[in-house]
Amino acid sequence: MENISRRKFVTTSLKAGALSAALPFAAHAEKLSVFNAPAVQFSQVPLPYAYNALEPHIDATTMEIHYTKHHTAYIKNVNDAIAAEKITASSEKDFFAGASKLSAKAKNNGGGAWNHNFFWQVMKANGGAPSGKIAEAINGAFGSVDKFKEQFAATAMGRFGSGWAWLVSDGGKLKIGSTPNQDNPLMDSSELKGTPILGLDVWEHAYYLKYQNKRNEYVAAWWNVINWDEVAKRLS
Ligand code: MN3
Repeated sequence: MENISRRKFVTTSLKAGALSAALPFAAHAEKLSVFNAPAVQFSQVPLPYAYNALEPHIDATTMEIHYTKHHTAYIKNVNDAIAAEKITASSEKDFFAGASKLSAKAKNNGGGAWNHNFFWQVMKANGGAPSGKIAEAINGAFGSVDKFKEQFAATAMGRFGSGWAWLVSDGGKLKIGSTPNQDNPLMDSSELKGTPILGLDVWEHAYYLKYQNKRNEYVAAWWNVINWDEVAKRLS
């Protein structure tokens, strides 16, 4: 009994000692965490429509595989990389601003995560034609909506292999360009820079089941499913 009490006393004292020794460090760490916000985590936006909503332009099977397999994998892999590599970027913006310093896994999957979240949101069933401020901006920059579409489609066709075609706003000026792989215009490593306004996935996984090698038919059909209201939001 006596022994047990003594052991208990010693243990309690040791714990108290350890705690008080740790306190200055804990207080310090807490202060630091004010400056070191938690690392960014990517999450998958809910698909704003059913898998078959963009038929016949984008088929339901492609949409389901694209969203539940490809995109889900990018999200998981980038978050794994952020944890494993102790990446400290606290926002998606910071993550891409430092893209040139990221591992290939973090950069490629981070791009895939962000680009698809963007892509799903700028599409909808029965997209119609642009109007209002987005139509004015496109007319001002490219002469007409038709000329814009022509130039955008040519850029999408000109991207060799996998990548994306983009409409970006760079210093208030609209530009069309493309990026390879899962790069995007937010990356410091990207040749094309600016705020993405509209983006098109031209990886074969985005169209192969329905269009096979005919990327031109996929691009032409895609104009029918653009959510111009969402695109316009990204202008301001
Ligand atoms: Mn894709």
